[in-house]
Amino acid sequence: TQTLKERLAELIPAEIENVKAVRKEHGAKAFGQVTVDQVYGGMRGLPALLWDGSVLDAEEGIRFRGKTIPDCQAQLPKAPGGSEPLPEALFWLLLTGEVPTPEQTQALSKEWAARAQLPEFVEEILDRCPPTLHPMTQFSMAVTALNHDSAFAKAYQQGISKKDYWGPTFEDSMDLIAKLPNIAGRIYRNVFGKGKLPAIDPSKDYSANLATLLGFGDNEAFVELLRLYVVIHSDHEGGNVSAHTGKLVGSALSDPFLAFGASLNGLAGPLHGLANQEVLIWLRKMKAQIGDDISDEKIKEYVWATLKGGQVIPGYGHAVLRKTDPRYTAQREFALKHLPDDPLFKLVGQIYKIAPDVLLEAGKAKNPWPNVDAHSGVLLTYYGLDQMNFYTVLFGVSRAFGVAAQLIWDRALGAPLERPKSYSTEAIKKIFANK
Ligand code: NMX
Ligand code: MLT
Repeated sequence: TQTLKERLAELIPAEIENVKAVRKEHGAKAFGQVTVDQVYGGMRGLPALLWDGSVLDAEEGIRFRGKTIPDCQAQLPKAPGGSEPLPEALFWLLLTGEVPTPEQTQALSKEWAARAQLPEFVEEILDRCPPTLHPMTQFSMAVTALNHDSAFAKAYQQGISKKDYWGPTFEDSMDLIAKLPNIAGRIYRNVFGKGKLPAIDPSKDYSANLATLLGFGDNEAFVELLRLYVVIHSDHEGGNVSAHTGKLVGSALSDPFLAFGASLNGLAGPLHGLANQEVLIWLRKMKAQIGDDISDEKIKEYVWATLKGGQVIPGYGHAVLRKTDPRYTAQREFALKHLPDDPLFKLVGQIYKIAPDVLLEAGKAKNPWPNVDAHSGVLLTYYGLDQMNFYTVLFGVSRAFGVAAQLIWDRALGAPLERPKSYSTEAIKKIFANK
């Protein structure tokens, strides 16, 4: 069976030619205007990045190498007896644009299990963190510290040629993804007093091992949830804060551990990945205020009170999407299948009928519909993972797949240092003084 690295080595020369041809034919063409508002407005809609693993459509949502989430659910290899796609297969798809065979998928499970062990000093760093240090901070510290053994950093010091950068970047990326379950599991067990971390089982897939490390390995439905969870959170094109940060930092030839550590610090913000934690806090506050008998009218009042307090409705809105996030829908479908009568799931469904109208009436948010974070915590809570300040760590484990895939391609294609132009307000006034 051909390995992922062997397949990539075959694909890279053709893609280098493909990019050359695109640049030769279209290189001097303009996408359109850049407005001053875009410079002040967080660069919304500014075409600025190359990202091959996925593309986001405002109406339809994400496609991974052209495939929607339902396509991935139908076409990617699954675990024996399982019905959700395996993240191993998704990583192969993100990197190559191809669906791997079940054997190739299984080989990745084995390879990641074989690379999973953490250096002892990283375990010690995590064991010394106070349980009051946010799990995302611990996560980012541990990932950054893996730079100690970076194949890319070492090869660079030894004078590796530019054309070979992708090889050690691939090795580091594989190590990074492989080691994340041990980091996540260790943080979870340390922070929440859940006892000693079990060993990785080389016969199990990535999500089954992750579930075991968290203490939920015996629950097959939870393992299935993790498979779906990692797939849908893996990649969301290149402009989101975590993906863009990873690409930017990687462009300085910082190795994948340094680059992805930076991604995690962005993911830890409440407007990005931390929103999954915020949603649960918001729901719990709602229940504490209203009690168990929650009417539509009471929800409406609570949503309005949040907005009037100058806060955002967590899990709603999006910088690009203008419809319900298909990642929300995929999780809703999972819930309908596995936990249709769960009260918290029903509450999330009830809010879905009320919050968008309130946001529309308030008139500010460009997208009143729910995003991925509105649903994920409710599913984890149902299975007993109710420590919400851990939720963004699972988002981070998943996001490594998309960021790593692009880092490998960036080094294969010789992507340059990112260095856009900035302007001061004074400079902007001068430029447009007479225009
Ligand atoms: N609740 C209240 N106000 C909102 C919301 C919301 N959910 N979404 C947007 N707005 C406001 C926004 O704060 C801005 O207000 P102001 O003019 O006072 O600055 C106005 O509406 C226009 O914002 P948009 O252009 O619609 O949204 P933008 O692209 O700037 O931001 C988010 C996108 C996702 C940051 C924003 O919708 C938000 O804060 N949502 C809640 C947090 C969240 O769920 N984040 C997770 C996103 C997904 N992820 O995992 O990363
Ligand atoms: C993501 O998954 O990164 C979020 O939906 C945020 C985004 O795409 O901007």
